[in-house]
This record gives sequence, C-alpha cells and structure tokens, in this order.
Amino acid sequence: MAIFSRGFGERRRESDPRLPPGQYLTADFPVLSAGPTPQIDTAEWTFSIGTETGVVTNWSWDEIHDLPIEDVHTDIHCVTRWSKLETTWRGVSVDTLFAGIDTAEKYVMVHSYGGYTTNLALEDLLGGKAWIAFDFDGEPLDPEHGGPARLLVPHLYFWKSAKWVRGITMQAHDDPGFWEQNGYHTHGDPWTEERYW
Ligand SMILES: Nc1nc2c(c(=O)[nH]1)N[C@H]1C(S)=C(S)[C@@H](COP(=O)(O)O)O[C@H]1N2
Ligand SMILES: [Mo]
Repeated sequence: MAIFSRGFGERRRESDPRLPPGQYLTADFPVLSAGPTPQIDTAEWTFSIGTETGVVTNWSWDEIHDLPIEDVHTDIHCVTRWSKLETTWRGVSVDTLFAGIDTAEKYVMVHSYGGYTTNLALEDLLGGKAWIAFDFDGEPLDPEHGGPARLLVPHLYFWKSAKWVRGITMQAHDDPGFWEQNGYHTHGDPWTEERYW
C-alpha cells in the first residue's frame, strides 16, 4: 500500500509541469506568519521607496489605487513544500512604482509592518515579476494573508512575498532579511530548489 501510494503521488507530480521539484499541490491557502497579524488601517497605511540619496517616495492608500491596477494569475510556491496553482490577485506592478525612482543600487530590503524583512535583487522585482497586491480571489486581502497589502513575487518561494508590506529601501549589498538570516537562501528560486544555505 505504501509503495503504491508513493508511486501514485510521484506520477501526479510528474504529470503537472507547473509543480516545481519537491513541491505538492494544495487547494487550501495555509497561513504562515512569524508573529502576530498587525492590524493596519488603510487611512494610516503608506508605502515608501527610499534610495541611497536619502530621497523617500511615499504613496497613501488612495494614491496607490490611482495607479494602473493589474490582474495577476499565478502559481505560488512555499519553501515548506506546498504549491497553489492559478491564484488570482489584483495590485500595482512594482515597475509602475519604480518608474520615477532614481537609483543605481542593485539590491533591496523589503520592510513590513510588524518588523518582517526580506532581501531581493531589484531585477527580481522588475520586468513584470512583482506586485503590491491588495486583492486575492476577488476580495480584499485577508489580514492573516498580508492585508491590506503584501508584496507578491510569485517566481520565488513565498517567504519573499512580504505580508503587510510598508516599504522598500535600496541597498548596496544583498544583506539578508529575516528568514535569510535564519538559514533561508538569499535568492529562493523554487525551480532550482534554492531553499536553505
Ligand atoms: N510580514 C511577513 N510576511 C511574510 C511572512 C511573515 O512571517 N511576515 N511569512 C512568509 C512566509 S515564510 C510565507 S510561506 C508566506 C505565507 O503567506 P500566507 O500566510 O499568505 O500563506 O508569507 C511570507 N511573508
Ligand atoms: Mo514560508
């Protein structure tokens, strides 16, 4: 029986080319948070990008909603091995936010309300690869999933998709964020299993 069910699982994995190595499919939406869920009033919410010259650009909740809003259909992959296919989000492309930003730095630190951080290369946020998302499945994003807004970087493991996002600061070096300091890979590509270092 055990051998039979393992074989069945492996055939299923191979039959779905959207599933990265070592991942299984889930229809649920698990919640994974390193701390309590912060309660953020959209009247108080801001998102900022700070550069090496000290310039900080801020958007209020209303201002970010005045930017072009995109529908995103994508698969997501958590390093704890669940993957969820064809999720639906709405948000503003990080390209749109960076259109007026003048920076020569190649790395960013993403900061969340509550203190969570994660590091990325700027090129992993640009080129239609990342969004500040505020709707999931046609509804405002649930607080436990990062509402009112989270970063969405679906081509990397989901710990890079910072919930309760509040800003990005440019960095000269790829300094590690919260999970990256605690053993997670600096980059996090699910297709090459960049899980831990
Ligand atoms: N601010 C914040 N963002 C976070 C986390 C967190 O603990 N705090 N956990 C990360 C991890 S490890 C994962 S897998 C996903 C989980 O998102 P979910 O709870 O919506 O499934 O959020 C990521 N973003
Ligand atoms: Mo995770």
